[in-house]
This record gives sequence, structure tokens and C-alpha cells, in this order.
Amino acid sequence: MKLILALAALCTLPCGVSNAVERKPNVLFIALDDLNDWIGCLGGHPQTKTPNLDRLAASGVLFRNAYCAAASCNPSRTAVFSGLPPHRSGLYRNPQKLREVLPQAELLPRYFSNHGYWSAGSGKMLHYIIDPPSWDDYFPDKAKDDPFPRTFYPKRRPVSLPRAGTWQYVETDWAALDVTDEQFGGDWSVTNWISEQLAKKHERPFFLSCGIYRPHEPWFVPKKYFEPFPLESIQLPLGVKDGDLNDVPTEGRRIARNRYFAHIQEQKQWKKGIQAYLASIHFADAMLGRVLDALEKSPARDNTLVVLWSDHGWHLGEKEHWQKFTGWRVCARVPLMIRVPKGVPGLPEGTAPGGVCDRPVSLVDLFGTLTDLCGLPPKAGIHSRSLAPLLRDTQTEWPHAALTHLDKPENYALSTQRWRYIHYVGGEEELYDIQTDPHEWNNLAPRPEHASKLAEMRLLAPKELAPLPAAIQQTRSKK
Ligand SMILES: [Ca+2]
Ligand SMILES: [Ca+2]
Repeated sequence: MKLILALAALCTLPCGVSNAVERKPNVLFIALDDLNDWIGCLGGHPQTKTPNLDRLAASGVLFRNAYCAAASCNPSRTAVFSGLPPHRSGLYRNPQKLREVLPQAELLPRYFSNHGYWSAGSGKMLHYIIDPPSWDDYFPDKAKDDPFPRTFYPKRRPVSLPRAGTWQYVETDWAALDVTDEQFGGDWSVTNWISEQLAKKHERPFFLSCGIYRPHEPWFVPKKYFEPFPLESIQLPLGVKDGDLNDVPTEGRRIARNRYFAHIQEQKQWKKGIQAYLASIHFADAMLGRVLDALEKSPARDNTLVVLWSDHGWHLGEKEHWQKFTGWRVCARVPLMIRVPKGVPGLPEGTAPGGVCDRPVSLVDLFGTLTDLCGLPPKAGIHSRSLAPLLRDTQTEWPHAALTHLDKPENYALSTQRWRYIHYVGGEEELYDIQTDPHEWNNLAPRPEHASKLAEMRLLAPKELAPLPAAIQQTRSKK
């Protein structure tokens, strides 16, 4: 009788759920570098070609108001991997060393490893380091602590953009290379290794991280990725407007006018730069496609969560700026998409295909989201909330704002679904209504009719800001 009851209980479970619940789901964690909203499903540039990003987005939930915790690589990635935003960790800038600022932090892959997972990665996940103790396996060899496989570089540099001075980052350059994907190496090798891991059967559930480096500079990719973007066809970014900096406070103008855009215009290479960024995105998208195809064929196909994010956006002339490091939406907003299969502990029903969420979310929430979805205990002492309620119902109430830090504790941006607020050292401010002004052309902060909205946004700011170490205050990031 007992046996019959037990069998009856089993039969009431939805088809396909019972096995998945017994085993933790796998995680495929994919980062792209310096990718802004120039992907088809976010509509950032009319010419962009990203069929693979678009198919991944369509298969899960696309967050259209996702923001990075910081507008540059190191602090953004450190926030993702530690669950601590810059104002908690004190890591605000690229030159700061993760292990000097957070010597004891148990980073995301190590946390998964310590809870029964096999954690492995390839390519750039952290800022030019691997941090070997955080991973069970890595490609290239983690002992070298260099996340980049061999990559083809032209012998004579620069190829296209002359250097204007020592202030200029050596990698700000672009070219179509006469090589195959395999000869190029780099992201091809990274996605090759990731695909090999996906083809294997694993004893333990995996936490597999794929760091695609393009469209980070230099914008050198095989020439076939340039072909869909003939130079004479290139359109300027949608957010470019003459005189846009006129209503921006002093500190915002200082950050915007970093010399790159003036130099690129002087060299008459604005459209060449746009073309090369589009080509680099197209290449990165093709590399992503290899991984998605490998997952389709993988024994882990039906039990793997997929999370894809970029560490921050990128300007190509909007607000006279070229690069990252700003609080405007073009830089603070990032692609984020999450696909959850059925049967995971934190969301047994999985995500519905074609989900779109406009609630403001932060990449710092990925740590808490993944532990929640995979049924791991929430990590103590971090500052990362689960996005599972939004994956369940993209319209659910969400009273939170997303915070994006710039290079100083007092320089930050806050994003709600409709409003964006930027605060600079000394108290200068900007306020934008992105419902009516998506490119943030009209700074409403000085207008008396918006005083109450401004006051409301100020209240969302963090009450305490970890200081920036004195030794790092004199350094400036070029990259
Ligand atoms: Ca980056
Ligand atoms: Ca303006």
C-alpha cells in the first residue's frame, strides 16, 4: 500500500520536473565586454547585426533597464563576482587590485564550488586576471593568471587611428583582419573551450563562465564581420545631438571631454570607428552563437540556466564622448538576459520565452539571483537581491533603483524605470525623464517644476560611501 501511495505521489509531479529537482541546475554565465545597447532586441543602432543575442533574449527574459554597478570594467566585474557594489567594497577604479581591496572575498564561482559545483571559466571574467583560487578549472591555464588565449594582432600598430599622445589608450584602434576566426584565436579559442566543456558529461553540476572579449578594443576582427557594414552606409548614433553638453554641470563635462572624440573627429574616423564597433559586435555575436549551438547539443541542454551580461555600455560620440566611465544611460545601461529551464529550485516553472522586463535592475544582483535560483543558501554579507520575482512575473512591483558608480565615491547615477539622476562631487546634479527623453538631452535638474522629483531621487542615494583609498586617487584610467 505504501509503495502504491509513493508511486501515486511521484506521478502527480509535472512531467520532466522530478529528475531536475534532484540535481542542481547548471549555470552558463556569459559576459561580453564593453557592449552597449547596440543589439537588435534593444534597438540601440539600426544597423547592428546580432542574431544570436536576439535568439537568446527571445528564449528567456530580456531586461531593458539593466544597469552596471560601475561604468568601467574592474569595479563592474568585481561587483558582479563579489556581490558588493563599489560603495560597499571601496573598489571604484580599474587600477585598484581586487585582492588588495577584498583579500578574503569568496567570489561567485568559488561559492558555487563550495556548494557542490564544478566551476570553470575561460576568457575575461575578472579584470585582466583569473584569480586562480576562485575556479576549479580555467582556459588558458589558471596558474598563469592571464585570461587571454593567443590572439592575432597586426604587427604594425596603430593600424588606423594615429596616436595623439601618451594619454591615448594603445588599443584604441580598428582594422579588418585578413584571417579566419580560428587564425584570429582569442574569443574563438575561448568559445571553443567552453563548447568542449558543454559537450562533456559532468559528475557535478557546473558553473561555467564564458568571457567574450569583443567588442572591447582594439576593434580588430576578421574582415568578414566588416562586410555587412560598408563605410558609406554607416549611420551616426541615435543619441548624438549638437550642444548636448550645454546643460551638463562642470564635472559631467570634464568626464565627457576626454580628448578621444575630438581626436577621432580630427582624423575623420568617426564613421570608421562606428563601423569597427558594429563589426566587433557582429563577431562577438557569432562567437556567442557557437556557445549557444554547443548548449543545444549538450547533455546539459535542458538543465542549464543561461545568464548573459555586458560589464557596461559605450559612447561613440554621444555627449562628445568616446569610451565608458560616464553616468549617462548610453554607458550605465547594459544588455542582460536570463533564461531559466523548468525544474530549478528557485523557479520551478522556468522563464517563459519572449519575456521583457522594464524594471530597473543592477548587475550586482546576479550573485543573489543565481544562488536563489539554484537553491544555494544566500551568501551572508553581500549586497545582492534576487531577481527571481521578476523572472517569475516581469511586471511585478519593484520599488528598487539601480545604482551605477563612477570614478569617485560622490560621482554616481541612479536609475528608476522612468527617471535617471546623476550626482557629482560637490553636489552638481542631472535629472532626466527617459520616457520622453531616452537619450538624456534635457537636464531637468535646474527646473523648479521638477524639484520634488529631484528630492525623491536624492533619497534613493546610498547613505554611506566607502572611501577611495588615498593612494589610488592620483591615478587615472586610460582603459
Ligand atoms: Ca569593459
Ligand atoms: Ca543636454
